[in-house]
Amino acid sequence: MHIDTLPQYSKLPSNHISACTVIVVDVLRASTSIIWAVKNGAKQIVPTADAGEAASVVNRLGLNDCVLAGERGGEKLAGFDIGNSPAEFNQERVYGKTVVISTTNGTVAIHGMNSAKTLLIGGMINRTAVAKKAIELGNDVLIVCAGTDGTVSADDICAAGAIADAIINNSSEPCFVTDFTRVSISLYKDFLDDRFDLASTYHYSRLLSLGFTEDPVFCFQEDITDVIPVYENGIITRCR
Ligand code: 3SL
Ligand code: MG
Repeated sequence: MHIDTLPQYSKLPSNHISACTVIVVDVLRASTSIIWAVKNGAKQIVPTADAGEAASVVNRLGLNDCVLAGERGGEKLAGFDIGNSPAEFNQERVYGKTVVISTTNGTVAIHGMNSAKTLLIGGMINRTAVAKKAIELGNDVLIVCAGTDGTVSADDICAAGAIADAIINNSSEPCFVTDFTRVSISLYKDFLDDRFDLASTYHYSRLLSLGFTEDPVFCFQEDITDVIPVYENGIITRCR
């Protein structure tokens, strides 16, 4: 099994990913929020690339059955029910509901990878579960870091490294690891050993300055759930 990592989302030719398991990572915060929504019983998640589309999906499906979620620049979008803090995707809010979500980078990356053989959503909070699912599927793996506003984001690279590390540690077969995947694992290990100060990096510190002090801590907990969201035909549900 090959494990490759894309440092930041960019559109890839579909033949590059059509045989792969793609794991999209936007650890701060979209992929973590999506995992948490699925864990808390959301019926389905509809990620949209833009906010207007999210609002029209909700109008079409009916306001009572939906939760409209999303952010720009980290802040809740005007008129939306909730923003993009994982804590907002709690059971009271999302159980049995369709969550329609639009975020700056994460939902765009999910959309852009829709020609993957299998598209999973990963983060720190489900890193071992998503790694084991990728091993079970047996295809080459591409971990896609969403990035922040068109640039690489250390938080995503660290979480990608955590997932790659879990794949290597749980696989009975040898893994062929690309150079950037090695770099991501190295960053993850530095983070674990307190040699890399993630809190000083751009997006992490921006969330802190916006007052979201609990979100990064929540998002960087390891393995608090075994829920794996899967994206198929425009909809995210729980992978069985
Ligand atoms: O970029 C995204 O998709 C968001 O996750 C960014 S934020 O953490 O909500 O600001
Ligand atoms: Mg992010």
